[in-house]
Order: sequence, then C-alpha cells, then structure tokens
Amino acid sequence: MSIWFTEELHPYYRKGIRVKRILADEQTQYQHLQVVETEFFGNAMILDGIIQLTERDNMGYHEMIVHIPMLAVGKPKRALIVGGGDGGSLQQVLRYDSVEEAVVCELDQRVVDLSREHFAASFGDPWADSRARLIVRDAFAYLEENPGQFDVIISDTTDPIGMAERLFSDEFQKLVVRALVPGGAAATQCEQPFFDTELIKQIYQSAQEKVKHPAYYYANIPTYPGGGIGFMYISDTPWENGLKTPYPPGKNNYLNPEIHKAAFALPEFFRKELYG
Ligand code: SPD
Repeated sequence: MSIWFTEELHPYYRKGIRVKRILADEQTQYQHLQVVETEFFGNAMILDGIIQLTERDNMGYHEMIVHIPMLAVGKPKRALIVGGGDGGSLQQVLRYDSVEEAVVCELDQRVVDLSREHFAASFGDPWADSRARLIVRDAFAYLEENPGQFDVIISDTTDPIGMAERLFSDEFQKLVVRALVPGGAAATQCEQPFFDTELIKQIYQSAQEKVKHPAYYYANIPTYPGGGIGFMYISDTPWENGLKTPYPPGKNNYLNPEIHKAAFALPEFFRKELYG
C-alpha cells in the first residue's frame, strides 16, 4: 500500500508525506490517534490529523525544546514536561545526571502506550528510568497545585486547537512561571513565524510581563508547517547562560554551539514584529 497523508493545519496551506502502512488508528478518550510508517520519515504520530513527530526529524524539536532551558539553568534537578506523552522530551531531560525527577503531565494515556510500542527504536524506554514519573492528568490543575517546584518546565503540546488552546493562554503562562523555582526556565512550543505571528506576539508580550529574559527561537523540522517550529524561552535567567554549560552525556543530533546561538536570530520581518 502507498498513500499520501495530507495535513491541513492552516486553511491556506497543505503538506503531504507518503505513507507505507498504518500501524495504529484509534479514537482515544481525547483525540484521533494514528501511528503510520512513512516512506522517508520513519514512523510518525498524528493527532487529530496533525503530524506530531516523526522518527527522522523529531530531534530538532525535542533537543531544542529541552536543552535550551536545561543548559541555561545549569544543573536542573526537577523538570516538568507538560504533554510530551510520546517520551521524546523525557528522553532528552533524563540525559542530565543532575536530574532527580522528571514529571510528565500528559492527559492521554494512549499517547504514552502507543509511543512505547512504536517509537522505542528512537526513544528507548525513558519511562523505565526510576527518575521518570507519569501523571495522567490535566496540566492546569497540576500546575495550580505545584508552585515553586521545578527548575525547568517544558510545554510540549499540540497546536492551539480545541482543548489545547488554553495551553497557549496568559493564564497558563502565569501558572508555568509560578511553578518555577527562582531562576528556573521554561520553553513552550510556540508555532510558526509566518503563519502564527499574532499568537507568538501575544505570548511574547505575556512573557515580558512576567520574566526578565523572554526570547523566541526556532528549529527546522521538515514535517511541520513551513518546515519548522519555534519555542518561547521564558525565564529570569538569560538563555545565553546555557552557551557556557557542557552538554549532557549522550549524543546530540541537532543542537551544537552554532545552532544554539543561531536559533535565536530571527528573520527581519519577524524580528521587527516581535521585538520592534
Ligand atoms: N504543528 C505540529 C506541532 C506539534 C508540536 N508537538 C509535538 C509533540 C512532540 N513531542
């Protein structure tokens, strides 16, 4: 079998990948979850028709959303991943010997189950690490109950549609900042400069009201709309602190010192929009 999967996240833009076979296709309590084997990108996870990750290009996303705040903080002990049930961010967080606990607050247990089944070749089984703790629950309530607890928070979410929309709100960001220890750092999935300019501006303005050193950075991911995705760094600690921190044990496949700096360089049209 050979079919094209076409994604339409924005009504004016589509992209497609060739699929060899469907490995899982189910309606969970929360969403339509598919895992497919693709022609070029390895296995891919699709939620409600939107590609979340592929084996071939997820490293840009997971390394960048995790290491930028982790390196800035230095020796993080406690990390929280909001969403991230696929285990990709967890795998990166656990590379740090300083990490004593990594909490993943994921709403959909099936994302965890099917990822363990179909992405073990890429992520291993980070859940087997004694420092990993899975909480299957709404992140809002969890954050409300845990102020001042985490050195690093990674908001590894789907797009701001339906139930995930509020994970991009000012209210959510307040809870994230409140859940950090002083000097802690967060990174949130923050969409695409061409397509989501207004949303990113709003998120940046919210962050400016709460922390001293918010900044937007970007990674190339061919299977995301526009070929990439950005992140909002939210902290009183400048991201540049991380440039001096040694990488954790294990192999980087995307991040290197040049990429670390270059990720924060924005194209002029967008730099003007965001920073004025
Ligand atoms: N437009 C797709 C954005 C997907 C972001 N979430 C990815 C989750 C990977 N852990």
